[in-house]
Amino acid sequence: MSQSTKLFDSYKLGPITLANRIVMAPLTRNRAVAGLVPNPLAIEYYGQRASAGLLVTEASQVSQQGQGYQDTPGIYSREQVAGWRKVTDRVHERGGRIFLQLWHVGRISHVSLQPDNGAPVAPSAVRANGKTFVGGTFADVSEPRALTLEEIPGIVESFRRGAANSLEAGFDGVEIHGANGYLLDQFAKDGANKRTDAYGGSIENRARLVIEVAKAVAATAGADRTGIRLSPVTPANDVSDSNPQPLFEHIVDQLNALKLIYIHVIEGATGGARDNAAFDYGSLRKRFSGTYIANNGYDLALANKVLDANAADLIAFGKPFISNPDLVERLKQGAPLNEADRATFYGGGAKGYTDYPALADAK
Ligand code: 8OZ
Repeated sequence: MSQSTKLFDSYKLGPITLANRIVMAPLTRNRAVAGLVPNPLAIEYYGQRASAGLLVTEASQVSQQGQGYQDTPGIYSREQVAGWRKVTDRVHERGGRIFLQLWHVGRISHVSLQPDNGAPVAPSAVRANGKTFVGGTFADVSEPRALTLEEIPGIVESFRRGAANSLEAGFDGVEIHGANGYLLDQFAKDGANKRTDAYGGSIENRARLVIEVAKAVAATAGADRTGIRLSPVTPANDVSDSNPQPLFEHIVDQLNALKLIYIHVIEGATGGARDNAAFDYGSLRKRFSGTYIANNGYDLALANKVLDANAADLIAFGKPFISNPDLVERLKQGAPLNEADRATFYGGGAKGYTDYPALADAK
């Protein structure tokens, strides 16, 4: 039998049609310009990658408080919306589809980035053992303060506003960043959440914030244009949970009831081992009627295997998209991939951003 071609088949994602089942995962690149507006080079960067079935932007903070690293773009000001509009226009001109990833870092931040140089916010005043990148260097994250109960509606509202701004900027939809040890994941997991109010303790309570955010975003963008990224067992950013299986089954049941369009699941340790902890991802897939996007360490062979087994609908590739603007064509042809240059992942200009060659350039 010939090779599977499912990866290159089109796919209906709610109201939009994707040209193939390949998703460009969100990738932090730290190149925003003044006002934390996307770099003008981002127009070309995302445009070059528009052959992916779906692009998900780099994580973009929903407020100044939600920022944790230098030069990450926002989605809370008029100028940011105008900057993103140029990106979505270019991607659409090239026949692509693009969602914006809505981000609040919570405790993974530094006082130098926060309003009035205040403490970053978190479910509890528990500092993460981790670093962030600020002022051109790596620094320990700052000691956070616990959000008060009265502040929580404001967090939900910042995500809702981010969703409204994303639609105004021309995005096809939004992805809620519920993964990688940032604010929503901090609330969900008991390693970071020590609260004793309605947002702490039981699984239902710890899941409350992510579900409230999902509800508000879906009410604004439409559930059929709202996805979410989850990472049940990642150790990224010092987050952990004592019993992730029932926690994420509960979260996914709730997201399913809200009719979100997709769950985008980082299987294993973000950017690392796929088998760092036991977890039954099939159980999440079974519970969720929408689309399952699988991520983490996929190559063509594993993507084909998982699609053929119907264990996922779409496959997200991260690092390969940094260095291969035409990743879809390369996978289709079985062509070699460009190596990615780590030194230019975070910050800088065109080098390592818009200058990776496509196959056609090499001929
Ligand atoms: C790499 C560097 C900084 C942030 C994530 C948004 O892990 C990120 C991120 C990745 O989700």
